[in-house]
Order: sequence, then C-alpha cells, then structure tokens
Amino acid sequence: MQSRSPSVPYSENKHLLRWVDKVADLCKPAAVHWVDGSQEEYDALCSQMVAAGTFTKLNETLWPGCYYARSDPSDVARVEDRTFICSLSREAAGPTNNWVNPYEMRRKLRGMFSGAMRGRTMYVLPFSMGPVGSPMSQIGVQLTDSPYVVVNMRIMARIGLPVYAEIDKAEKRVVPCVHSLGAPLEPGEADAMWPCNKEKYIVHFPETREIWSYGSGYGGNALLGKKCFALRIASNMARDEGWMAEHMLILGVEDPKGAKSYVAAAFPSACGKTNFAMLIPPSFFKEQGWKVTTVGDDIAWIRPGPDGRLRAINPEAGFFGVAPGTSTKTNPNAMACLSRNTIFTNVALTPEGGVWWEGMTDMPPARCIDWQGKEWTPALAKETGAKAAHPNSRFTAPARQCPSIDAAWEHPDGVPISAIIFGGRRATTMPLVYQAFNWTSGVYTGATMGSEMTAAAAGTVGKVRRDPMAMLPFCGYHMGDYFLHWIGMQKRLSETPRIFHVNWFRKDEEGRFLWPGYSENMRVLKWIVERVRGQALGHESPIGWVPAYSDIEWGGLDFPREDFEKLQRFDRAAWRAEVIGHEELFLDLHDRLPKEMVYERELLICRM
Ligand code: TSX
Ligand code: MN
Repeated sequence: MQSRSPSVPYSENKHLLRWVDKVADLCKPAAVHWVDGSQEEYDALCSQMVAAGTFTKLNETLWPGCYYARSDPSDVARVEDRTFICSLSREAAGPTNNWVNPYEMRRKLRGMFSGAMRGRTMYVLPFSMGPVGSPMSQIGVQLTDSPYVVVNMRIMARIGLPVYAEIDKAEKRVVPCVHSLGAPLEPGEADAMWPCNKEKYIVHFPETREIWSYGSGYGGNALLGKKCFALRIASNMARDEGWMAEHMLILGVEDPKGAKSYVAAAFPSACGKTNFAMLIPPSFFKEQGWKVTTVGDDIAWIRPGPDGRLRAINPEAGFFGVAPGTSTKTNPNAMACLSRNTIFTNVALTPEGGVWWEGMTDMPPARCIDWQGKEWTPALAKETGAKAAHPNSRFTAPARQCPSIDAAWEHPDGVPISAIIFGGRRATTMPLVYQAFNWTSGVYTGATMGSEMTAAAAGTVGKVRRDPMAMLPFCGYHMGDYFLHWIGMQKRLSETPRIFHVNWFRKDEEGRFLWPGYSENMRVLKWIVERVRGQALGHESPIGWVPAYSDIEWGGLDFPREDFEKLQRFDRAAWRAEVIGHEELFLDLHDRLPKEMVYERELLICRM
C-alpha cells in the first residue's frame, strides 16, 4: 500500500471532491483526513484516543486488541424523538415517523453545522454496506469529526481504499452522510472525554438519499451505515427498486445429510436476536450432525435472484451487540467473537484491565469502575441497585471472528432464503410456533407483530407494543406503503419463502416461562426448515399451521406433552383482544393501509 499523507484525496471522483470541499467550508474543520482503512491507521486513531482519554487500552493478555470507552451519560442510546424523515410530503413519511419540511430542515442544518467541526479533524470515511463489489451492496461516504466513529465503522462495515476504487468506477450512486458531534473546539480549549451536544438531530432525506446527524457520537445515531443507511434510506431504495431492507438476522441450518437452508428472522428489541443468530444446537442435535451458522444478527438486504427466489446479504461486517446478558451460557459464540479486537462502550472496567457487565458471569467482580467512571461493588449494587454496565452498553466485534460464521456470509450473490420468522416477547396468546397459511397472511403476521415491554421506561410493563416487522423505528417511509411493498414482492418471485411466527416467552399461570429457550429453540428451527422442505407435518388452526407434540424432535429433553399443549394452546378470549389490538394499529395507518390487511383480519376473525 502506498504511504502518503491522508490529507490528500484518495479519490478522483469530481462530485465527491466537490462535496467534501463544500462540507469542509461549512463545518470549518482544522484538518481533513481521507481514511484508507488500514490497520496502521486504525492503530494510530486508537492510540490518539487513548492519549485523549476517550479510549482505555484493555489488558493485552486478557483482551488482546481491545479498547474501552465510556460515553457521556446523556449520549447512551438512539434518540427516536430526535430522528426525522424529511420527505417532500408529510404523507410519504407516514404517521409513525417525525417529519419536518425538507427546506426548513436544510436551513436548520446549515445553521447547526456551520463551524461545527472547528478545532477537529474531519474524516472522509468511504464505506460499503455489503461485500465490496457485490451487486447487492451499496456505498456511502460519511464525513465525521469523530475518530471513535471511524474505528467502529472499520469493524461494522468495509471501509477505505477498496471503496474509493468502487466509487471511482461510478456504477452506483453514493449516499452522502454528514456527521458532527456538534462540539467545536476553541484554540487551546481542552477536549471532553466524550464530546457531544445536548441538542441532537438524526435527519434523513429519502428523495435525495442523504443523511445528516448532529450532536451524538453513539451507536445508531453516529455509525450512519447501520440504522440510518442500511434501514431508513435503504428501505426507500428497496421500495423504489424492488428489493427489501429488513431488520432481520440471517442464519443457516444444515441437516445431518448436509442439506442447507437459510432463514431470516425479525424480532423487536430484547428478544435475543443476536443469541438466536448464533444458536448452538443441543448435544442431541449436534451428535446427529445438525449445524447452525451465522450470516448476520441485525440487518438483511433481500432481493429476488435469477431463479425467482429471495437471496439475502448481511450489509454489515461486525456485530454491535448489547453486552448485558451476554455470557458463555447464553451465547458462547458471541463471547468468543468479542474476546479480541473488540471495542467496548459503557460496560464496566475491572481492576485487571478487563471488562464486565451484568449477566456476564454468575459472580460479579469484587469491585470495578462502572460505566460512569465511578467505583462499583456488588454491595453497592445490592444497596442502591446501581448497574456496573449501562443496560444499552455495547461490544463492536468483527463478524469474521464469530466461530459460527457461515462459509457464504460474504458471498456477493447472498444466500437463498427459505423461511422468514417473525417473533415477539409475549407472556400470553402467542404459541411457541405457527406457520402462516400463505404469503399475504404471513405479511399480516409480520405487520401485526408486537412485544411486551420489559422495562418501565417506555410505558406500562406487560403492555403489547406493536412493532411491524420490527421496523417501526427504522422504516424510512409510510408503514402502509411498506406493507403494500411486502405484499407486492410475491409477484416478483416464482417461489415465496414460508412465513412463521415464534414466541420463546409464553408463561404459565404462575408466571414461569413455559419454554427453556436458547439452544432448545433448535427444535422449533428444525420443524420450520422441515416444513419448508415438505418433511414435517403441520395441523390447521385458526391462526395457521401448527406442530403436534409428535411433530417436534424431543430427543435429549424431557419436555412434558401437557406443557407443549399449554405452549401451543389457542386461547380464543386472548385472540379476541389480540385482533382488537390489530385494529388499533390499522386505525393509525388507515390512509395508506392495503386492503389485503383488512381482509386478512376479517378472515382471521371468521376462522376464530
Ligand atoms: O435470547 C434469548 N432467547 C433466544 C436464544 C436463542 N433469551 C434472552 C432474551 C433477552 C435478550 C431468552 N430468554 C430466551 C431465548 O430463547 N428465552 C428466555 C426466557 C427464559 C429465561 C430463563 C430460562 C428459561 C427461559 N431459564 C430456565 O429455564 C432455567
Ligand atoms: Mn437492531
């Protein structure tokens, strides 16, 4: 690789050069750094952040190549009320998105970004969502004044020199992304450990395919390839171009004969999506030769292949996973994946220079430094309830380090999708598993899915929150139009994937989980892939096809038939309330709700 100053552009693309100049003129950074994506550059940026106090290098023996960061306590999560879809018409954004007139928003942004990077370096960060050169990939360039963003993006996406080469081929439109922490530095002013601004704006322009993010350095607010591009902007591209940008994990299932099927699954937050993506089959299955492999844990870009079947890529290159609850018991693959070359944010720091979070081990460390930099002990936690790690603390880990990573995870044509799984956290009503009757009833299943709130923060505990296809915060246009796009995909396919709904969280009368979950979910996964292949029986119920006790493999697990009946029971009274909940969602979307959704609800009520 040639060695030269990063202040000289790596690209010859006139539009890119002009745009970089224009943004630099507006934001007034002290320097411009063209990111090459090399290991040397990564190491230098990390060292620079160690010197600045943003990063702590972890114990090299215990956590090789790992760094630790603590964010500002006001900058710990995505800010949905500060997230905007600025389409030309308010109607196009729909009632579930915040909308501001794009001309008004551009005026506001110009004011905010004016001089916003003073005293900082502006990094020119080219990235590919999806393998470089894949026909399913998309390219973006993020201009950012945050080195933390650059190093995280190097794990989460493909960045640097190979991406400039793609841009200079100019076969694809580049999505421009502008990001500032909104914390300019005056000459001589000492920098904050985690610079950010109280005022935050996460802004999308769907028509011009632009992203502007201001005030936050954390996660989905700042790593613009992920939620902003790969979901909100890409959902607009996908609708216009006939493909799908979904909030889904992708996994592979290989049976003892070597037959492989891939499934994509959408779950709302706090359902264990990453755990499911990295599932390890129970010993009984492993001994028979069943394998589960991981393609992605968060986002799937799906499009019809030449054979008329859906094919999917994971547009990301890493996992930005929630740390608390991740352990060698709940997710050994994730623990192996994050054991090296990983960035930890807002977890706790141990005296040995390691990291810890709630749920990582049965025994907490005797003492540690919590996510706010304060001394933490188990005794203190007992007394005050203080958490060592923030509940939304994260690891940023390279996907290639995951032991279960699929051999085809970077295949440029993606993997064929045989089944789509929807799910939610539901204490009642929803059985362990059912299969929708057909594509449209499956779209209805996804459109009406919901999850019960676990934390009191966002509402009443136990209340079902509708989260269609787990896309409520991520669909960059009207949800009704999104359902119509889903329905319309059938016409582009010679074979649709089968659609399923699962619920690992049904409880008995005493409030105990009926299903052991985790590895045992393999039993459900086996029924699903065998249904797709016509190798398993299903039985008609009012809501869809369901397995009988004898249709599930129970080898190696003592699971009573009565408990299975409880898990699968169709509760007519509960479903009465359920379809009323569906109607409430439909009322909110009525101006653009496809008639198929109304008919599917009617049919469901008739069958009940
Ligand atoms: O991730 C989970 N999965 C999917 C795993 C592949 N979790 C954690 C959710 C929070 C992120 C689960 N929690 C799952 C699950 O299948 N199931 C449950 C509920 C549960 C919790 C504890 C037990 C059982 C079920 N414990 C015992 O049965 C001993
Ligand atoms: Mn997600």
